[in-house]
Amino acid sequence: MSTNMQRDILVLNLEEQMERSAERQFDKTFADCTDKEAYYVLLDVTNELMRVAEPIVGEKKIYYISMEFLIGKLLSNNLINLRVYDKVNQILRKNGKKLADIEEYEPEPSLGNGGLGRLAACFLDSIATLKLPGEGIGLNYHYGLFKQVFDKNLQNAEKDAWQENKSWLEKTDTTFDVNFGDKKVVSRLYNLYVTGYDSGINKLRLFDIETVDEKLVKKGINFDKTKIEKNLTLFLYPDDSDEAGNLLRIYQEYFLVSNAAQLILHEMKERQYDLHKLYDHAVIQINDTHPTMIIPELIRILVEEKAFSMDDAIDVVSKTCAYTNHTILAEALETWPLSYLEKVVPQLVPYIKELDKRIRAKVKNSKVQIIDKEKKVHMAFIDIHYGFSVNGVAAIHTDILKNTELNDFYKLYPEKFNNKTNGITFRRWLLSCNHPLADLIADTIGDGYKKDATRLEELLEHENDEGFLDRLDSIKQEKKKELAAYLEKHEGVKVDPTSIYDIQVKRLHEYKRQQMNALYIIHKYLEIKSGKKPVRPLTFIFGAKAAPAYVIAKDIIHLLLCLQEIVNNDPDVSPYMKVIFVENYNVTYAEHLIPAADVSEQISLASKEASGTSNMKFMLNGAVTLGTDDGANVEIHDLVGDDNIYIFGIDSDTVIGHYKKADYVSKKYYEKSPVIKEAVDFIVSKQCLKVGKKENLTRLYNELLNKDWFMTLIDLESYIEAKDRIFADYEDRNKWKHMMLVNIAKAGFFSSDRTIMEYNRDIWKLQKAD
Ligand code: 26Y
Repeated sequence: MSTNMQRDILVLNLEEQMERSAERQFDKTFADCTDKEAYYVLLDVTNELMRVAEPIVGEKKIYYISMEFLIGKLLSNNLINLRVYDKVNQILRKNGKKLADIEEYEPEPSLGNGGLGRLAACFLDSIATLKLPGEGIGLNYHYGLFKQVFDKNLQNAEKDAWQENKSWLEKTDTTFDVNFGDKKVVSRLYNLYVTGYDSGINKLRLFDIETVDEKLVKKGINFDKTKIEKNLTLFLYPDDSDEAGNLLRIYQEYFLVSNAAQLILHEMKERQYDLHKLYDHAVIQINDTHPTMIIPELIRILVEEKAFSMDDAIDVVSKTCAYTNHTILAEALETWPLSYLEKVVPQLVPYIKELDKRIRAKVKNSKVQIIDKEKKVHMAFIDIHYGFSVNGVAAIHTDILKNTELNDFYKLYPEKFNNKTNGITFRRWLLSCNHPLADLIADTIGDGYKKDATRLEELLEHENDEGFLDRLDSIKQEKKKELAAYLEKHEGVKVDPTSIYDIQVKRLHEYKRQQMNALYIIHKYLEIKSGKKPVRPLTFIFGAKAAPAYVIAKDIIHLLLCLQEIVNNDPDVSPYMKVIFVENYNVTYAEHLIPAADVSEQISLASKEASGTSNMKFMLNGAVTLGTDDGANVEIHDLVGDDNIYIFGIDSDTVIGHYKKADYVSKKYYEKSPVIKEAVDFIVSKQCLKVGKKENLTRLYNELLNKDWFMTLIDLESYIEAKDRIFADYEDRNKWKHMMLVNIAKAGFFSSDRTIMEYNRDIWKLQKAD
């Protein structure tokens, strides 16, 4: 029987399948199942549906290798993509159940950290939707990124035990030997099925080892970092502030690429492809520098096991590998001491030296050498010299790479550089998280936009349609009420759904400038205290995790939690303003927050945010951006025009100029402006110290005054001005509704389907499966 027929039969008999599964698993009828049991029933039948779906196959495949895949919960997403969402909801209703309640029992996979990981997840969705043969290759972390818990206004890190016996993961029989310098481990492959929208199935390949010892984790997220065979896949980005942490990171990275190389070569053998033509059958996208060792590893295998000459091996691998850069921050561009690589992966060192030697023979410029004077290996440089494509993730980012950061390389290989502005999957970030909006759009312009997002522009024909604009506005209102209920349940805080929801959610980093938002909140608090009340209440919402070893980032969280306590408990102020820092921000939380946002905070220091992707999700859900001309904000700005976005602050050229001349002095701005001074001083005021810790608050205060590497103070006044203006404009309800409409209508460009089509057109060159 064809897989399509099998699928149709399963769908036809879905209700029976669910009954059978309930009986088999719990010896109950489906109606008698608890919501948790109902989750396992749905998991079971959905897994079944995916197993019979058509795998996407073709002559050439994309392997997207990444340390992170921030995939989020999968149930709703899979039901939507498999086109059984409505049917399942119907059955649930009949049995007195709601999907939203059931989903609460699905654990969110902890396999990612931030934008780069979420991008990888959106890409897998679009690759499958576009029927391109492809898979993700990553690691199956037991505790993933840490779980964030607040105590005494401080962030604590705990293990995130997300894995369960029954899950989306399929254990396979595939195992590989992975050799390190001093030991060998055996890996096992797990598959996670990736559904495309109304299309076939691809796979995310996750590798693990069976000797992991979860008991190694003692308190919080501390564990013995030296016992590789026991700890290798415990955590994503374990603390790397000491040597053992650095070595562990290299062990993890090599484990990832060794498995990837073996898997790819195994598939080539199975299909009897000529390895000299590897690039005709495989393209490897290296997601940031973390999987860079795939290049020397493949070269090593071809030379040592497949009888390739060094020249041929380098040539073939260079034509197979492409690199994506996600950052210009120096500390995120990995450089490993050669001595560490000698310890962990001695077998790669001769190859890395050979790659370095060849560049030295060709180019005299010391700034492009792979191994520098201090014997450090620049991983990104391996990618650029020995890959065929280098891409940035937004237009301004790629320009900065070409003209500044990687200019020496651009001059060497102009043809390799290209831009691929990031995107998001509309299945998750609209169809799944905002049904009423998706339905309103479908009612207004038809279903076509679900497959061709640019058709959202047709909404512009309704810009004078009051009825439509009111419906848009009432959906936002409904989403704000839902979020208020969710926040009350999960954070124990009451918010006023008629207030303006101003939201900043992203990893905590100084360049993203959550501290600038905190200074605005202090400013507003003091204004209200002095009698100047806002026209409408304001709700400031944050979600962010700080890397456990990133001290100042944790201090910023501390300040915001202190402000939350001060503001929300002050009877003079709390009726007019609230601060909420949600605990353990993750994809699930984002799906509740983003549809309810009025104002999207995208306030990074110009030039520093490679792209940002939450900016796109907010826009798609009708929020208006308050931001700097940075990353993809620049493209949002171009698309919606000056009237539908609030841009403030110095531009990227000015920022780069300041860094070049090293002439930024934050104290100058503090001394010049009473408003800035008052806000900054509040951090170490008696009032703040009463709820916070002196050490943390003083450190942050000093950092802002004496360093402020990401130039918070230079932009603070223009930020306050723009933010006051956006809040005032909210009162012009017609103008605001119109801005919502334009933002939604222009969001089509940011569909990850568009991004993937561009990757495929310019880099991967795969054939779409029929
Ligand atoms: C140093 C190492 C441990 C490391 C770990 C994680 C370095 C970088 C990262 C993560 C980077 C990341 O998430 N970058 C973000 O990628 C998004 C997708 O391209 C961009 O939208 C966003 O601007 C960028 O910060």
